Amino acid sequence: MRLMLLGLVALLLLATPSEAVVDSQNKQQDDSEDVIITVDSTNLRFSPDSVTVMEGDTVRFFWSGQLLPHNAVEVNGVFDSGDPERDVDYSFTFEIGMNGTYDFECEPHADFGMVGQIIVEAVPMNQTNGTNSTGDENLTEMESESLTFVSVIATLWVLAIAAYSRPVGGPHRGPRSGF
Ligand SMILES: [Cu+2]
Repeated sequence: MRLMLLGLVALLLLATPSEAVVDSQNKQQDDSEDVIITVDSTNLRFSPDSVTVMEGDTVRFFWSGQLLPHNAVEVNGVFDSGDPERDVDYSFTFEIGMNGTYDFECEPHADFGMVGQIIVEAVPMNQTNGTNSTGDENLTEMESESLTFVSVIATLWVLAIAAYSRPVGGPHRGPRSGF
């Protein structure tokens, strides 16, 4: 029983640094380069043709010296790189609130399957603080989550200490004789 409780506490303590790792990964994503979509060697495919980004990220359509002229046009007109060109350098930024799925195509070659998809994920709650009115709600949710976490840890510590203080060798021995 005591070992099991200690194991639980140890697991929870070990789980804490992994949250920090996730945080730093999110930070890395923020600092990362733009996602670049180009044209592959078949001349009739985007590469990559499917990407997942976060709100706030920029997707850059970039190719040069192509055999054929291409463009990238979102099917609902959300973005449009313009006329098909052999050299294109067009960037589009997905702002906060633009999470969703965006299909785009190269107009001259859509019938050949030169199409692509961009999935834009909503930013994690802790990154929207202060940017709009929903930031406060998100902050409150984060606070209550961490409060729950803290109280779980506290409860387990109390249980662990109780298990340690319980007399193990008989009634004549003191509460800490287990050590
Ligand atoms: Cu094309």
